[in-house]
Amino acid sequence: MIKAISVALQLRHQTRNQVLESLEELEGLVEAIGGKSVGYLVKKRDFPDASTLVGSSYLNLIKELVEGTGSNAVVFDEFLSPSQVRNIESFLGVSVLDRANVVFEIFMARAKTQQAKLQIELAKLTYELPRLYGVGTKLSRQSGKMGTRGPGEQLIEIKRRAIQKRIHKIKEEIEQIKKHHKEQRKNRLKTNYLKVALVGYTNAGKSSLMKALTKKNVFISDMLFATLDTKVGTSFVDGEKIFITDTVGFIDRLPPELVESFKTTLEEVTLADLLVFVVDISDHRWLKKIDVVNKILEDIGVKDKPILYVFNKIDKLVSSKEDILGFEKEFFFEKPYVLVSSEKDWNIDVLLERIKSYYKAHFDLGYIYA
Ligand SMILES: Nc1nc2c(ncn2[C@@H]2O[C@H](COP(=O)(O)OP(=O)(O)OP(=O)(O)O)[C@@H](O)[C@H]2O)c(=O)[nH]1
Ligand SMILES: [Mg+2]
Repeated sequence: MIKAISVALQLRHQTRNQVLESLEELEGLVEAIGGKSVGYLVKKRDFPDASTLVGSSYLNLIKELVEGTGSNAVVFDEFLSPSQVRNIESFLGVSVLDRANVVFEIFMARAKTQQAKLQIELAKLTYELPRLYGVGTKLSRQSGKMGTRGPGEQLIEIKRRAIQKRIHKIKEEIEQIKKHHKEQRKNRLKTNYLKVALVGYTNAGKSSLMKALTKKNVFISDMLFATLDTKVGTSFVDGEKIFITDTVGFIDRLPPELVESFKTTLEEVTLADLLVFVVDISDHRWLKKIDVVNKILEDIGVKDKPILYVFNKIDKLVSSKEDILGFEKEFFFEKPYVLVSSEKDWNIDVLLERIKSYYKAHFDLGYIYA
């Protein structure tokens, strides 16, 4: 099991609180891979150190803490370069992970369907490919002679080709699965139902809302990235069927390779008529998290779709359904929204009514087959 010290940098433009919040999230991610963060350190710097991120003298302090706590890993709340990983690892003598490594680990452990497994492997290999050279420098020095390709370098070349070949193969396989899904989707499209996609930050309660809306038994858990595979369920508004899709959650500073490789899964989002944007309103970072999700929606090219915000977990802020009205009087948000509790089933009927109005607007305009 991973027993880790978490380390973050505080750069000039960052407040201590911002850094601590991000660290707290990182600790949640470490827990999601079955590990535990037993302590943290924050190093203030004007800019990151190129070879060790935190500066070599600070590594002494990290080492002390690692030894004092008997930790077997150090997790950095940053994306490290291969040479940084190598330098830090050789100084500390324990495993070094960065934010991307931890996220990849979670995704690999959680992926259930063949498609999700392939997508995560693709993201991981794409992340590793340009980083191979860093790992090799130590090996290639073994050759000794200038101007010759050492055995280390040849090894890297072989590994690089193998990875490229695997990437190619995975892309082909994903393409095959995609074709199959397209067929299934075509049938759904033909049926002329409203398609709603639930999007949002990880742990916001998307799957819980999916369950409240569709009564479908989905996996709900208080862990980050509980859902990795897109699931489609159905609900009814005035007897009319609507399709609802539950999707993978987003997180701040998601490795770009991951967003790229999950685009296929997120295709359901691009095809939706309406995005229901689920927000955990009991989390004091909710506004920031909305920004993070919006940025990713922009990346996958869907920011212009109609969005209905659903502020979930209102039961954590008010004690009864009747109190929601009082809360709303003090609450300001300029876009269309509904306050709900998926767990207590509060205002789910109101949400369905709101979806109904989109439904009407959508179908009054006619329908174009994709
Ligand atoms: N109090 C309260 N807790 C909720 C509510 N909705 C969800 N939760 C809890 O929040 C946690 C996350 O819920 P999920 O539905 O798994 O969240 P998600 O957005 O699907 O998360 P990922 O799939 O990990 O992205 C679980 O522990 C739920 O029980 C709610 O309305 N009220
Ligand atoms: Mg989920």
